[in-house]
Amino acid sequence: MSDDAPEDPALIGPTLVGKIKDKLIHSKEKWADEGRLITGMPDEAHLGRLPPGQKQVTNWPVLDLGVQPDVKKENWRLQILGLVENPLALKLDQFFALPQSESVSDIHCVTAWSRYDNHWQGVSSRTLLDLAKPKPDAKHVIFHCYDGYTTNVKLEVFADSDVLLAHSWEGKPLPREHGGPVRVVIPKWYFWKSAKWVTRIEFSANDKPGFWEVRGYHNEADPWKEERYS
Ligand SMILES: Nc1nc2c(c(=O)[nH]1)N[C@H]1C(S)=C(S)[C@@H](COP(=O)(O)O)O[C@H]1N2
Ligand SMILES: [Mo]
Repeated sequence: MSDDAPEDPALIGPTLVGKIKDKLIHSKEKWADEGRLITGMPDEAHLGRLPPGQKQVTNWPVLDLGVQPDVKKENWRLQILGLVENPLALKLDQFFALPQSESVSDIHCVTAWSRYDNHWQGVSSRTLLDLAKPKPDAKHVIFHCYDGYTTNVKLEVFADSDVLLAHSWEGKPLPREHGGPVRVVIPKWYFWKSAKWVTRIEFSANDKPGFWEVRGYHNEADPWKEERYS
């Protein structure tokens, strides 16, 4: 017995029932919010992190068109052209002399693998935008790569704070098979928008759907909306 004032037993029952119900509803809401009953993933830290239809991997698959350009360091160029005030043609040492940025992000490939916690180092898109200064009518960005691959994003997607032109992954130079010496990383989009072996960044008033975009892939690529196919 507690020291509290005695309660009317007629009121205790309904109050208790009400409390139990609230707790259950709250727990179930929390599980739904975390996606616990859907994903069934054991590690609580990963709840709500895997976009629909994706499977987590710990390796890093290589996807390309079948050719992996071997760009000699002295021959590498990054051109920024099209609708910009200051077109640029950077050599590799000039690129490395730019302010450096880091980011950590998850990769989501449209072929349904996701790889968590990738540590990238490189030059942020914002640094390049500050240098090149897109003109007001520039609305689209098209990446051109040494293997002939192209892909396109809207200017505001390229200008997001987590977008990098990466030269390093996990503290080491980006290997050739993953797009070294320099690739684009657009973490919020499916990975086909992250152009490997990038050599030209074109600013355009018109959209120019890229290699996969003209082959049935979505023009945007938001993994949370499953924007896989057009
Ligand atoms: N230049 C170039 N960039 C590319 C590709 C490509 O074939 N060529 N493939 C795209 C696709 S479909 C994916 S999933 C990722 C794969 O990058 P990874 O091989 O480093 O995993 O690169 C993207 N960028
Ligand atoms: Mo892909």
